[in-house]
Amino acid sequence: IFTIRQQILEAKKKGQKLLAVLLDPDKIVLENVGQLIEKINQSPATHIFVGGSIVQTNILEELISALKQKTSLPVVLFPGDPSQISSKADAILFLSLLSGRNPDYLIEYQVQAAPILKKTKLEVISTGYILIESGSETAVERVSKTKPLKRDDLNLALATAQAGEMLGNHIIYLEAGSGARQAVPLEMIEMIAQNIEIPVIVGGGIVDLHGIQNAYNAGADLVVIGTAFENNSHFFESVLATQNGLND
Ligand code: 1GP
Repeated sequence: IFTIRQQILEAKKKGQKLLAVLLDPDKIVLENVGQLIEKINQSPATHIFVGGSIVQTNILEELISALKQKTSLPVVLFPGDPSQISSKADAILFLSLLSGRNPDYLIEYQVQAAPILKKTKLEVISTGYILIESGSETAVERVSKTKPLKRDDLNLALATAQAGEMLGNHIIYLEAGSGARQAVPLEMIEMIAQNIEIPVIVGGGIVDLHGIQNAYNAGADLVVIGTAFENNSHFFESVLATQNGLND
């Protein structure tokens, strides 16, 4: 049996591209979750990420229970802080915000989370999280009180990703921020994907099939879609209608 990390590595090896739908518990009405999951089951999504910058509601547990009952897709926590841990999920992106210099998001929250995670069976996926400038201030920037990397500083972005790889990160996540005006620059994805061995996740501001395919072509192994599906539950139908599988 493969772990989620092994499945991602396996897909990368075979050149199969992965797609995660991001559900923010704060933006979800539990009554609609059944319908939402139905849409996700019919979509090309391969993973469900759950999390947000600040999750104030306590619907996290309920949401994950519902997901585990109604879909076979892996449910991966994408937490903004240690309060967003649920043992009901399958795995957690154990994030370190490598682009910033706020020690809380580099190591403090990880120290707080470690004993909690030890008590669960969650698969821990060490993730180097790199925030890239995207045209205006995003929630990640505001909440983490860190500055994103400049869009044109390819060398700094690459050095940051390589440092993450050398520190033992399993995955690098290039983030423009939820609802970003501009997605991560394609040449940045390309430069990083070509110069590290570990898988690359790309998310933030990707709103159509073109954006997804551009990110894949640049070297993203997994693309994250949050806002586009949040705003339009038919989003994946339009993606499917215009192509015959994302891996063509
Ligand atoms: C945010 O990368 C994710 O953390 C998804 O962003 O909401 O812009 O799709 P969007």
